[in-house]
Amino acid sequence: MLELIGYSFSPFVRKVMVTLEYKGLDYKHDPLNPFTEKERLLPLNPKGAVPVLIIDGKPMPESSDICHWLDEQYPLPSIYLSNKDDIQTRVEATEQWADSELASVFGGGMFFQRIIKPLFLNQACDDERVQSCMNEKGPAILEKLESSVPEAGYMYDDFSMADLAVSGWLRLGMLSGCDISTSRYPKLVNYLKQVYALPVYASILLKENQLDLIKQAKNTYATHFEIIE
Ligand SMILES: N[C@@H](CCC(=O)N[C@@H](CS)C(=O)NCC(=O)O)C(=O)O
Repeated sequence: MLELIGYSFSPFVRKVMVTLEYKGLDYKHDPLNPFTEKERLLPLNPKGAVPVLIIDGKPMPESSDICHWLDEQYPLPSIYLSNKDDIQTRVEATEQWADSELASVFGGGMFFQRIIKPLFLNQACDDERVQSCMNEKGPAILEKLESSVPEAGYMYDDFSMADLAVSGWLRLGMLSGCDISTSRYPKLVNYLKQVYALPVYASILLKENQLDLIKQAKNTYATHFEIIE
C-alpha cells in the first residue's frame, strides 16, 4: 500500500507522482501543504519537507531516494534508465543539477517569492531576488538548455528523471512570469511541449491546473501560456 504525501505542484512531489503513474502503480494521495500543515508533516519527516511516500505504513522522505526505491521495486519502465550505467549516471547528474540550480532560481527565486510567500507565509516577496533570477540567472540557464535539449524526443534515450526534474522547475518559472516563449527559446519550448504531453504527465498537469493557487498564479503572472494550458 503506497500513499504519497505532499501537494503536487512541488516539482519534488511531482517527480514521485509521475514516477508512480508512469509505472502504473496504485497509490493514495494526500496533498498536504508543507508550509501550512507542518504539525501533520513533522512526525512523517522531521525535516518538515514533502514528498514523503508511506510504504506499508512506513514513511520514506527525499524524492530521489523514493524514485530510486520505486525503480528497484518496479523496474519497468525505468525512470532512471537503469539498464545502461553510463546513461543512468547522466540522468542522475541532470536531476541533481535541476534540483539544486534550477530549484534555486525558478523555485526559490521565483515561485517561492511570488506565490508561496504572500499566499502561505504572509511574507513579502524579495523583488530584488526575483529580478536577478528573471533577468540574469534564469536566462543563463535557459540559454544553456536551449543549446542542449534535443530537436525531438527526450534528453537521453527515453523519457527519464532528467526530463521530469528539469520540466518541473521550468513550469514553476513560467507560473511566476518567467519568459520561456518560442520567440526566445524555440527548441526548449518544443522540447517542453513534448515532455508535458506524455499522457501520465499531461493528466497530472490537467488536474493541477484546476487548483485555485495555480489559477491565481496563471492569472497574475503567467502571460506566456503557450505551454501552460
Ligand atoms: N531534498 C528534498 C527537498 C524537498 C523540499 O524541499 N520540499 C519542499 C516542497 S517544494 C518543502 O516541503 N518545503 C517546506 C519547507 O521548506 O518548509 C527532496 O528531494 O525531497
